Amino acid sequence: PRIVVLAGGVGGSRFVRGARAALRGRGVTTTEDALTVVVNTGDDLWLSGVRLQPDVDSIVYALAGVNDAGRGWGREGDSERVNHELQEWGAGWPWFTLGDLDLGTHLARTGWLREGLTPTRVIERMSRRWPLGARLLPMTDDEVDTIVVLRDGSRIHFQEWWTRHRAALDPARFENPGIEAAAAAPGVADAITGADVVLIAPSNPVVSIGPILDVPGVREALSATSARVIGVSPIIGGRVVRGMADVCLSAIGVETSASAVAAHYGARAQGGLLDAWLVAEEDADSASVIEGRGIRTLVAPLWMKDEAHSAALAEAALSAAGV
Ligand code: GDP
Ligand code: FO1
Ligand code: CA
Repeated sequence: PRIVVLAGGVGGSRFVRGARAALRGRGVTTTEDALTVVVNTGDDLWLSGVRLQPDVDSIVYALAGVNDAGRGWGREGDSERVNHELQEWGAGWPWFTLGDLDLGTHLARTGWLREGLTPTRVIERMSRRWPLGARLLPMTDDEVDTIVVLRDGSRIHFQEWWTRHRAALDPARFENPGIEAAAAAPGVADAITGADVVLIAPSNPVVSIGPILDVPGVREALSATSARVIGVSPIIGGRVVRGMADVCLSAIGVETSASAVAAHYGARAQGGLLDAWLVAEEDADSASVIEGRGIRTLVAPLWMKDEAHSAALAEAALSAAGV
């Protein structure tokens, strides 16, 4: 089957590894022909002269098996010599770590961008280093970095709000300046309309999936596709598994629950996103509420503890779509 996954960083990369494993379990060997990942680039930033793409890198590193799984970002076993030197210069952000190996990625990317390659082409080039077993597409080639507008009206970059303040400053809203004039990256709309199934990873609905959906053309492709659109809840038992999705959700007036996130995405039959929604056993009692909103709801193994669990979840999502 041709699978498209919309994904952010941690939840996204765990789920995409599971999707690749599920395909392998079905005997698909060239999974890169079957699995396309549309990655959020709203987390991106310029820092110390280099371009960072945290969600892209989380997925690349996880698929390559070189990610720091405990931390959820960066390279396993990375060192911080250059970072220390940057701090001594007073360059960059004192609260933000650029690992040595990770910096190699940022330097390579920035060099290629400077040579005129689009982010799509840069990611294509980066994908040649390791057999990722998936085709990675940025949601857009345009820069639409997420800005957090605080209740007092001040504006800070999402990365500062999260890594420096740990989401403790009250957000009024999240913006991606310029996104209304951005274009979906080449191949994104075609992948969605040509898919057999579209999976919404259990990623942050506001700052990971939200920006992808806001790129002009993406919602249109999702409503036009004949593929079923299956979402996986990032919320289990009224809690985020990790990260700050709860703070993001309350900023946009959505409760931190599997059913509220489903309602936020909406039923496809009513102009929304979802044909079906996967929830954890813990949230089985909310299934009828979600079904009442026109979204078929299934209980699935939502804890992606390891690749086998992620694969079982991806398999459940595929069978929910009948593929
Ligand atoms: P980020 O870009 O690194 O913030 O990662 P994502 O946006 O892709 O995913 C963040 C979301 O993943 C959080 O809201 C978590 O609740 C969710 N998440 C992390 N691990 C799991 C898991 O094992 N199961 C499920 N269902 N959600 C998870
Ligand atoms: N998260 C942190 O909490 N502290 C850091 O110093 C940090 C550095 C960092 C460097 C590169 C990168 O790709 C990601 C990094 N992250 C760091 C993670 C990142 O801020 C966020 O968790 C994601 O953008 C949220 O999706
Ligand atoms: Ca992210």
